[in-house]
Amino acid sequence: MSTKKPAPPKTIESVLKEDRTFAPSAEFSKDAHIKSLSQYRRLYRESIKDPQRFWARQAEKEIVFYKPWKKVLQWKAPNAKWFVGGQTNVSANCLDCHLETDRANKAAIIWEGEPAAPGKPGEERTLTYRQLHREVCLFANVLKKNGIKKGDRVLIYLPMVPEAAIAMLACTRIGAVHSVVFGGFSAQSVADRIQDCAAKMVITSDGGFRRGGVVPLKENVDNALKIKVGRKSITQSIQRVIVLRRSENKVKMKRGRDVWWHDEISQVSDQCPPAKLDSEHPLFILYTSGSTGKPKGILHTTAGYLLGTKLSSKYVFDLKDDDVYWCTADVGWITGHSYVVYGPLANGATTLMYEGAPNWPGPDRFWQIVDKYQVTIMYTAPTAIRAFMKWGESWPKQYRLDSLRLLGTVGEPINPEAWMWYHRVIGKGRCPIVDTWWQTETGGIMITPLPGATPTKPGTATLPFFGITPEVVDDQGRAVPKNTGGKLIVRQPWPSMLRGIWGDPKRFVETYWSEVKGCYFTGDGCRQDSDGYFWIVGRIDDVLNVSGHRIGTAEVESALVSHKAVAEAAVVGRPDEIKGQALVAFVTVKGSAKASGDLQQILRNHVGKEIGPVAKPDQIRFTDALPKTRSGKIMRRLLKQIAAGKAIQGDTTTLEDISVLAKLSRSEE
Ligand code: 7RM
Repeated sequence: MSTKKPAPPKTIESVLKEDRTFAPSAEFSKDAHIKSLSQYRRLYRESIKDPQRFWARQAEKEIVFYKPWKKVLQWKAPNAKWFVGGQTNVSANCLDCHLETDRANKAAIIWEGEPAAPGKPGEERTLTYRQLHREVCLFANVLKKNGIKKGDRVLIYLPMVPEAAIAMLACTRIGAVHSVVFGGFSAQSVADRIQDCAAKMVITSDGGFRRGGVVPLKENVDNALKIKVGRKSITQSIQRVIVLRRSENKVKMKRGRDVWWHDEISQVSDQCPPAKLDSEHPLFILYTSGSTGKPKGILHTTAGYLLGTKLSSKYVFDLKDDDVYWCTADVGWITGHSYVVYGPLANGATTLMYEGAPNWPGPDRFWQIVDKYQVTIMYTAPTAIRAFMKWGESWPKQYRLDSLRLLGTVGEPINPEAWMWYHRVIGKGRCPIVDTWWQTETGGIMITPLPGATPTKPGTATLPFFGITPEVVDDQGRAVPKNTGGKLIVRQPWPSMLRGIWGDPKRFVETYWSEVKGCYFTGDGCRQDSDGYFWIVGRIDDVLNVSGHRIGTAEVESALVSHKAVAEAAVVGRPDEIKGQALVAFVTVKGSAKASGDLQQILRNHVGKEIGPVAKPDQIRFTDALPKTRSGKIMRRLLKQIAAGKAIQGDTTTLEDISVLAKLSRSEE
């Protein structure tokens, strides 16, 4: 058989058409920080004409420095130093700064716990800025008492409770470097991360509530600390484990190693002056899974990260003093770092934290919380929105939701269908939607609408944030024309960019700085439309190559999800002798729809009609669930292996529910 393969084109074809536009209402724009597209464009132009001047001015306005910086930027790709010579402290900017203002007794954190059982109310707690400041000072002293010094790494493995934010802020107060590990990760993941960053301490709890059960966090830590390779413990760097009482779950305390949070804070002073830290002092390490190999420890530093998250929170969420802002992300994810904790607190906002799942005790849990606390801004993920769609609009319809004024999404391309649903059912057609594109590596939001300024279109993150220079380029690194797909890069450095991969400078260069000389490579495929709006078409590693047509996964998935029977879809390529790749679609259907041979045919034709015959999936496999990371991203790498009939290989530690894999391999054809 001939295996003549068509030569692949250099660019990615982009086929999805979407022309609905939603301009911000006059009412919203009137009070917004940025009030019109022309105002945005003027400020944006200024910000990139002389980025150093722009960032210098913002830093002066937004950040309190103990010692002023001498140089805004020292840049020798791929190494950036921002606000060189300056000294500041993140916890002081998030807390102390507000104590001399009217915000001192304002709610900093509103926390809603997971209900212990159906019918029971969730616990609730509010911490004002003054109270949060005191808790952070106490715990910072506990860290010191237990031997933690500036630069030491501290692993935080906690449920979504205020103490997670307190522990993070306490680390930043004394210059310790935190690494938050999501509470759903296993003992092995905890051990790997401890080993990689040689952490001295773990902060955990006796348990965390999840869907009525208790997650045995402390037991996982105990097991992690027993893991050996040969006769050597891989976690011997750990000297202390601090345990928060949360669930009254029985735990073993190892003498000389484990201590209780509440015992420790009763023994220290509540006065703890913030350490004066260099602008480039390491702030945190957050592990993110690569497409292959072991997770990468992404390093962020002090002043630049603080400025990036503070500024983007303010403008993207149009934060005002009377907002109740709710980002539903877990603190174990970068979104939880930047937009539950640091960004909102640096702005003196009220940030809501919720401990539990969106569908426990019932699928109306989020809407209950919105009404209860009169949430004004809600920021969540497309995967959650698609789940809400699947559960049906009768759930949100039981609530008023009239406090909401702004909605946001992050994590994946949002398919227009889900965008429209969010807009109509949750926002009641009244709330702008900010679809924010960014990464663990970028620290803060990079491409996004500004809600009072940017007309939005369902499915696009629209335009770059101030000071950010994204570009779509071909394999040679040349800018591609409008409406042509290519690789998304960022040309100029920005303050909240990653400073490296912990302990692996070589991988840092290879992963992010080798595609286009001197530029940051995002790993995403993208196209700009004729308005200059950026449309993410999926990860470059996942781009489909069908008979020489290179198509992003997001577009085919969007077309599938636009059919009324489909709840979610993931599309991957399977090697094919003739076409190069054949398309395999994994599909979950909505409640009443029936997975059948007829539906397979209907869906294939539907995609053919929406995009074109070339994108028709060769195979459609119905399944109950798709493999996802904890933050809700579909793990196409695993689906590719299943589609090709191979055994699953590579890192599966970030998978949310391992049982999905077994089910998928049996999924119907
Ligand atoms: C914040 C976060 C980063 C990857 C990124 C994209 C995808 C995130 C969007 C998006 C399309 C968006 N950090 N992604 N946001 N794709 N539109 N608005 O998610 O490091 O976990 O993931 O997520 O592929 O590269 S992350």
